[in-house]
Amino acid sequence: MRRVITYGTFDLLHYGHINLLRRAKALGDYLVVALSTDDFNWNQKRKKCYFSYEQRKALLESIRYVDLVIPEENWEQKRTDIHEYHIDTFVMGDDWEGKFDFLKEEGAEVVYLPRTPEISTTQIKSDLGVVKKD
Ligand code: C2G
Repeated sequence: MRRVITYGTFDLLHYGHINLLRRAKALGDYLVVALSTDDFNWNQKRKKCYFSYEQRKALLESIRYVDLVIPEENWEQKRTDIHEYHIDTFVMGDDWEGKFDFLKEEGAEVVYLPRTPEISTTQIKSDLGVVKKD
């Protein structure tokens, strides 16, 4: 049983995320998604999510490629997650190319997959002309 893990915010879930999750699952038999918590997003990633952690978690859990969703609470947990969840392969989109190669020291294969071009949550918000509610 090859176990794969990936990390992210997955807010305003879109087909770029689904493409990533589908390819990540294809690298093994079991996919763990470490989902950034609201605190981590706001305090560390400076991302204001539209959907709460619980809402984003429910969306991810409904995806056929996803087997388990766990919280991502900080940047440092990846090393321990590899061991705690018996991970064989760590996967991220290639906007993170090279940033997590240190996880090879924990015995995990590290894979960066090409991002789906032209779609992003930021793009969606700008296309929709999202303005701050008064
Ligand atoms: N992604 C993609 N194509 C897109 C948009 C996103 O392949 N058009 C991928 C990203 O590369 C990432 C995953 O989908 O691997 C989740 O994207 P985000 O929610 O933006 O994740 P990010 O904020 O980069 O968080 O510790 C790692 C961080 O939590 C990653």
